[in-house]
Amino acid sequence: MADVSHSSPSAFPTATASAPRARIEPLPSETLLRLHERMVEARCLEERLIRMQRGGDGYFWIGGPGEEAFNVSLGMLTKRGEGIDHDYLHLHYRSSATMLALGADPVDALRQMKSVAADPYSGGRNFCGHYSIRKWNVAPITSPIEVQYAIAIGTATAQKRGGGDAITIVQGGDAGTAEGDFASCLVWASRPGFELPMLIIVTHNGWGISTNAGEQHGEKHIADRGRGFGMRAATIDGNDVESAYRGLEEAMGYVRRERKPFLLEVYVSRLYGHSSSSGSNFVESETDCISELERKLEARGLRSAEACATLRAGFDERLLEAAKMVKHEPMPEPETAFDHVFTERDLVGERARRVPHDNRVWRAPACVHPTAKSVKSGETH
Ligand SMILES: Cc1ncc(C[n+]2csc(CCOP(=O)(O)OP(=O)(O)O)c2C)c(N)n1
Repeated sequence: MADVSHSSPSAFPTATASAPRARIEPLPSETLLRLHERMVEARCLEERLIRMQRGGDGYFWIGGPGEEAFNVSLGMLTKRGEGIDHDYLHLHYRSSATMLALGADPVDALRQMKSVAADPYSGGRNFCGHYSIRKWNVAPITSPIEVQYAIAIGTATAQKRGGGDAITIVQGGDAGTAEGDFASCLVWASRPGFELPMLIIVTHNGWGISTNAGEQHGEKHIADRGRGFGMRAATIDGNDVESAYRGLEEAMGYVRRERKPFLLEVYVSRLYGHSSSSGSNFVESETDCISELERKLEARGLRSAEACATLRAGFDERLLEAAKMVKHEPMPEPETAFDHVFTERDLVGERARRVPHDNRVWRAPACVHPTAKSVKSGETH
């Protein structure tokens, strides 16, 4: 993968340039088959969620059909766990495939859609696709777009200070890169001498709801913005699972080793439109990463079309049964409505009470500007 390689899928209408695809090292058969299984499971999950929403078992659907090749690769390559010695994930609302690849139970996604009390991500309070798992460093996914890019600076700073090889991964869409949070992320990730171990991912589907990226971006590729910050960057084809996996391997390896940021722009499809608000119907004109992979598996003699259909039918059946079960699970009790809204302990007050009276007012340390002629010792600014 070149520093900025431009490989855009032909079905992508707004990509402005496409250089020849770099030669990709094929993946071992076993890895391809594992990727395929999780990709199919993730697609079946999203399709079940769409049906639930349409059938009145949920209020809203948003998700990631079309991002599976990249998102499953991301989950498989993540160093999963809790605390700064493991990777932090600041994801977006199209990340269900990453969650499944990490080991999440798809039934829990159905629970969040149905808003039942057993939803482990939000106790039946948040939209579907808004995951949050403390024990795997999955920061709560937000509905306000792009704020994750500013929040991720915090975990990356802790990891820079802590050493080791764990990294912070942050992911969002192309339209959101117009927000100031994205610019803040580029600035903070690339401060000379304090570069952050951050993989900054932009999944570029060419749309911001109904706004076409081609009418919004003067730059050729979002990854080109990395250059201005002296940051390594690349643009890869997220519809081809081998390009996605290999591109991620290289970018993640660089961030782990060098403790510096990498901006990775990934072309993906948006196969069911923006969300249930735009109808959630299949978009025939976009490339389907699963069909692409299934053609490859068949050509390499790894999995027949018949075996692929059987695999899909198995996931479909299990998810249908799970949806029927979740339908009868209890909703949160009304008296719990305000749980988790306010902290149950007054952490600020408790801390203030512990601090001896004289020290309660925090004083800024003496700060001397290099050009200041004379500053009395202890004087604060
Ligand atoms: C701060 C903020 N502004 C606007 C919105 C409304 N909104 C929701 S999704 C979206 C489009 C985001 O497009 P992009 O960043 O490309 O991600 P995609 O949904 O295409 O994956 C917008 C504008 C929002 N949720 N938050």
